[in-house]
Amino acid sequence: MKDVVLSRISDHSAAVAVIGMGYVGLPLAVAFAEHGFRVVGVDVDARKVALLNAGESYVEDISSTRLAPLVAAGAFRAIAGYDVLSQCDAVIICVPTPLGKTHDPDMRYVIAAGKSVAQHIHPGMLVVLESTTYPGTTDELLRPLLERGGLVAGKDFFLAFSPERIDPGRTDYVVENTPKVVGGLTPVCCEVAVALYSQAIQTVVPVSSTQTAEMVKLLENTFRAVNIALVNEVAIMCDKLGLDVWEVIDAAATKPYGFARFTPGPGVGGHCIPLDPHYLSWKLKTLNYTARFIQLAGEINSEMPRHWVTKVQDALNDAGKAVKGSRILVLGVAYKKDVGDVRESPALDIIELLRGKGALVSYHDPYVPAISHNGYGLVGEPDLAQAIAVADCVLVVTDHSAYDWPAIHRQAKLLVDTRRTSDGGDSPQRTQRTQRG
Ligand code: SAJ
Repeated sequence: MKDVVLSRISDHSAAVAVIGMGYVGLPLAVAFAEHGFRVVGVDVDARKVALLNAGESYVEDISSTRLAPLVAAGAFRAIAGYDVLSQCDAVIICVPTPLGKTHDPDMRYVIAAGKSVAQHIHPGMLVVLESTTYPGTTDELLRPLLERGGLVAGKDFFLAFSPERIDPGRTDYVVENTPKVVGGLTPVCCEVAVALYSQAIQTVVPVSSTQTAEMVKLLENTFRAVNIALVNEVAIMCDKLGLDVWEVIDAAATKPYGFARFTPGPGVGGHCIPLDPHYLSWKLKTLNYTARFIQLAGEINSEMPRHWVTKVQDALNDAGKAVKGSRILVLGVAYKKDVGDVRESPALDIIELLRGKGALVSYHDPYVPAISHNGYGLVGEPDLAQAIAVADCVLVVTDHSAYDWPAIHRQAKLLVDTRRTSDGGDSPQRTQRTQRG
């Protein structure tokens, strides 16, 4: 059975299905299609399926000009049902794994996908889970779903986990040139999964188990969350010490080894960093262990919006104004620069806190036309200069490259900067600091 599937992989006759046509699944599907495989993209959203089959991409990393030829050539097609899986040799699951309100993993999409695959699983099929999740998911949750029909994982079909490392908008590292970690339920499962990914991805890194592969991803993003929290706390300490945290970081970053540069900010947004570490702490809680770094990082990072609202309050106070009734312009609401994603963005918390204090809050963000959060909605200011002119205080939250920062600093009556835009924006390689104005 293994030799059959390996030969179908090596001669590209294997049919590959990717479940979940999002920012992870579509680039992966396109990569396999561009490397000679017939790929079917499965998604429950019929609108997405129709767009994809019309050669139209809604995922920023995949242009329609790149997708359309693959559709025309029959190398890629999308479908809203699961029946097609019966003819597939490999099925890769890329569905969301959100967190519930109490930071518990919400596995409904993985469970639904697992049940659907189970209805069409056949001997020799390779099933891979890519969704970020707690260690043990593939073996403890997905495997029993797939074995319901009587086939045995590792014996009748192959099962593996491989974490996604897609960073939307990044162009230097894409699917093909980002090393891919793969962990199999058994060594043979790993061998088959490595063989498949090696067809489309330059470097494939086998590890000893699915749990190891699941843990690798969580370490990667917990590493970021904890280091961002550290540098946020250093920013608070420097503030109390009357030091310029940016100068401290720039100088520390001249150390050519043993230091990783992170920058302070308004808090941590996005759908990875604020959430992924809680998958790990949730799992460890079931084992009666408290992941203290993750807990502390979450506390510090989620405290940053309140820290910055206090800075605005102090700045207005020094100008003899109360927050209540003051017009505050938030510059940038996306969770990080040069993207339009507002998921978990600290800007939303900051706006809510300021509104709670009676401020008249508006925002401008070239990537985000409108926002709605916890029952309020705001439309972005159309005219930046006009918005700055009428603002009692400008609060920089997202340091989009598109902004003319020196002009903004000149024009604002009062400006509070959660990033570093005073000298044209944060450029990590800068070591010589222009004297702050
Ligand atoms: N942030 C800081 N200071 C930093 C870095 C980030 O405040 O030094 C903030 C950002 O403003 C943002 C949040 O943290 O609000 C997350 O930023 P991020 O740079 O980690 O970006 P993400 O959320 O897009 O993370 C993704 C992740 N990719 C995957 O999970 C596959 C992460 O693993 C990548 O390392 C990261 O992109 C990246 O390096 O861009």
